[in-house]
Amino acid sequence: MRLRNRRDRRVAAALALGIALAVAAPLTAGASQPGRSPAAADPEAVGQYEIRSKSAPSERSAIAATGVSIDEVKPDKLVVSADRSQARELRTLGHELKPLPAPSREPSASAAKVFDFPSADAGYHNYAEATAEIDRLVAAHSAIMHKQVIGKSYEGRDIVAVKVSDNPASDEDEPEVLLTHHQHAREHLTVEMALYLLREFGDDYGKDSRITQAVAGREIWILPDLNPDGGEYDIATGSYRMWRKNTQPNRGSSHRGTDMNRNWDYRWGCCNGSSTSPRDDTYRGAAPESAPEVKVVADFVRGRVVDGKQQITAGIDFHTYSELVLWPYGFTTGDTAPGMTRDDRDAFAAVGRKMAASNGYKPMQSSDLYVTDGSIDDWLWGDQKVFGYTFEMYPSSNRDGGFYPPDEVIERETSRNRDAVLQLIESADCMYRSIGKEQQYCAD
Ligand code: 0X9
Ligand code: CA
Ligand code: CA
Ligand code: CA
Ligand code: ZN
Repeated sequence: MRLRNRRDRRVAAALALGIALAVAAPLTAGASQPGRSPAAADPEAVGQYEIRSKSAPSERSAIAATGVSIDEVKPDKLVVSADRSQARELRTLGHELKPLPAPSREPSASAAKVFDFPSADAGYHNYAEATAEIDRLVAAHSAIMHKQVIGKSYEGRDIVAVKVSDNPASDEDEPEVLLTHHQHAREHLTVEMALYLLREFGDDYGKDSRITQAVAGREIWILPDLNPDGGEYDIATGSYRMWRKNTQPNRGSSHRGTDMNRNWDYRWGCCNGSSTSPRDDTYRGAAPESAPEVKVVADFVRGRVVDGKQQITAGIDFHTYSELVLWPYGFTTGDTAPGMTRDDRDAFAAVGRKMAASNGYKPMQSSDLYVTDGSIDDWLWGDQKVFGYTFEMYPSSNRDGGFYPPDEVIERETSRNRDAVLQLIESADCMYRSIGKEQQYCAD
């Protein structure tokens, strides 16, 4: 309590300075200091810190419970994103924090050119570029792709679902697969993952037998950008802001944004796996689905219930970074829990491990990292009985760019997941085949 109060005062005191900084923002962006932590300039800005110690899941959950995001878990170190007062709070808790260098890139070419990646990362697609690329691909492959605007973000940008299947305009009786991307603003590589998959399905349909079968026998929903506002905000100055949340204002607070991956309506806020404070990176929002983007996607998923049966059987929610394949639950450290039987868990683990064997990621239950509540994968399973995985993409470590790996790695690191995605699609008719229980669970 005392910490919070002290911090509140500090934050209030910093506010006047914050306004001055905001006015000077274009200048600051132009004169960015490569290698310097952004937290050094602006007390509200988030930077990464390394904590050198072996940690148990319970200690990591305690750190996560302070409202910082945990970005990296290694045998003898952690990396967290924190603003300056959060860093102080962690130090008060006895942790030794070493600031890590911020991503250093020359800002995008002209100061007038906003909402774009630094020129060195021009290979990434901003929202307008991604939209144009999606429209181009859907038009070029209209026999197997159908685009639908399923709703709007807080700031009014389109949230899009592309259906990839033969006869895409009709709802056929085929297992459906859900691929969601970019809940977290700074995780831009996940949008590239969606664009890669669309390109791959489009180019290889009718040429590659696996792709052809996947498209013919499944209905694949690709949602390339769940958080377009956050993504644009993260690149709006031409330098990276380390933004995670959406950009929705919070009542009674000057801090914007909800952590969308703490806002889903299953055991929301149950278990100390999210923050009640709007200033925190893991703020869970005022209520489940209070983030309009989460509501849009949850409504879309609920809309896939046909004749009382959820058509979507499996999915992947793409994040960065750490190179992990995660399965639920995140809200509890138990392998099994209400609604998660031993067989469910074993099927999750079997398919998860197989996907991880193909992309070289590490497979585990998500709470082995740290406890989270209100995450999409918990909701997909707990509420909809969808086998929902979380992939944490490249890199494995902050040394290779953390949330901002250079655009040179996009092709390699998206194609790296080709086989894993196809495996999930191929397993989607009966996830229990992976544990030899097809007869028991999937016989018609
Ligand atoms: O904390 C998250 O939301 C995800 N990690 S990230 O670094 N991309 O923010 C992990 C979510 C894993 N899923 C659950 N814990 N349920
Ligand atoms: Ca480059
Ligand atoms: Ca079809
Ligand atoms: Ca269908
Ligand atoms: Zn994420």
